[in-house]
Amino acid sequence: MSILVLNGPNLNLLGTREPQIYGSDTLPQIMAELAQIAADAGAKLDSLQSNHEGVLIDRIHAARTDGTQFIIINPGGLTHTSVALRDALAGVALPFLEVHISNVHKREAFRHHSFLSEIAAGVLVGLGVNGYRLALQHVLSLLAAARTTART
Ligand code: CA2
Repeated sequence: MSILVLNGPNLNLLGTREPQIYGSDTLPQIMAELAQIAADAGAKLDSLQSNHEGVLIDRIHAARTDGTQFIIINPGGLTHTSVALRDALAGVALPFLEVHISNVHKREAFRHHSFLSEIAAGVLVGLGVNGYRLALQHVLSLLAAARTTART
């Protein structure tokens, strides 16, 4: 079971500013916790944060052939702007969950639209950093169920 977690622009600032919106956990702390949860479940979790759209797109392309079965992505501000990120996710045809720490629907109108949600398997919004844990639990249970089905 192989899962890729992607974080987009500015999410490297988690835990350093705006704790009232994004909480006080840092991204390395959150990703280390997710990797441990995945390892405990017998899965491999790889993660990448980038402030560069093209780096995220290249990693999505690589996921097509590196054994990745599921992507969890918080695209940051690219959520609301990036047709290219959507095209990359659609192009590799891997299932993905979209995570937003804050409730984007309670915020500025420009955050209400996501270019990704329409093609996502699901969207977790406004659950704080717990959204990452819940997304991972969901993916782990889906992959475990698929593995059981494949064996029977
Ligand atoms: O709520 C989310 O997770 C967002 O994807 C975060 C993005 C924002 O553009 C989206 O509308 C919603 C922004 C990430 C910036 O993260 C920061 C974290 C701490 C301090 C400053 C920025």
